Amino acid sequence: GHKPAVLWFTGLSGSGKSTVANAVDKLLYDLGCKTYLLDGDNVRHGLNGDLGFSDKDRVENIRRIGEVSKLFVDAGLLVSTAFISPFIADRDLVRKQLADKQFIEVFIDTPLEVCEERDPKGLYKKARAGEIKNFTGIDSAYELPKLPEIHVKTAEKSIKACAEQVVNYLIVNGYI
Ligand code: GGZ
Repeated sequence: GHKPAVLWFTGLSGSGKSTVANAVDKLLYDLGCKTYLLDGDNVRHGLNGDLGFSDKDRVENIRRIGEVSKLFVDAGLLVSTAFISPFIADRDLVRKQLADKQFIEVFIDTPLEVCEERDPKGLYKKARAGEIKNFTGIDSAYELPKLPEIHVKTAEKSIKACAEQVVNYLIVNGYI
């Protein structure tokens, strides 16, 4: 068995949140955990299809994802969420809605230069050209986590090593 919790991945676009969260989700599944992964692919098109990227919409995006995460935690799952979640206040609100130790903030700390160099969808290029407004890290803020439970540096190690760092935290802290 395992204890239910949310692994709340936060970081810039292109930082590797989804990639690491997917790798973690797979490792946990292989360990026999009940898991679910929430990311842009299954949330921003459906549940939050009415929301854009203004500050107001991002706040509502995170609020809803927090509520859904809580439902999955109540159902006993190890949930991973992969959203930029740029504002400290919104991340802390989700933390407060969960019981002690049920919110695990995972800071995917990849320098902006590296994210911009990766630019897998060409979005940074468009943001620099002014074709996308309010782009996180360019003309919209990303507030750094102050005391994340897990601090992952994707520019310094492999995806596998990053995922193992997260799973190791869960083992060392008695979640699994
Ligand atoms: C940031 C944007 C924007 C703007 C579209 N700013 O690299 P991606 O493509 O796949 O991840 C980004 C994703 C961010 O959605 P989130 O729900 O994670 O954001 S938040 O938590 O702030 O609500 C990017 C794409 O959507 N995207 N426009 N202006 N990212």
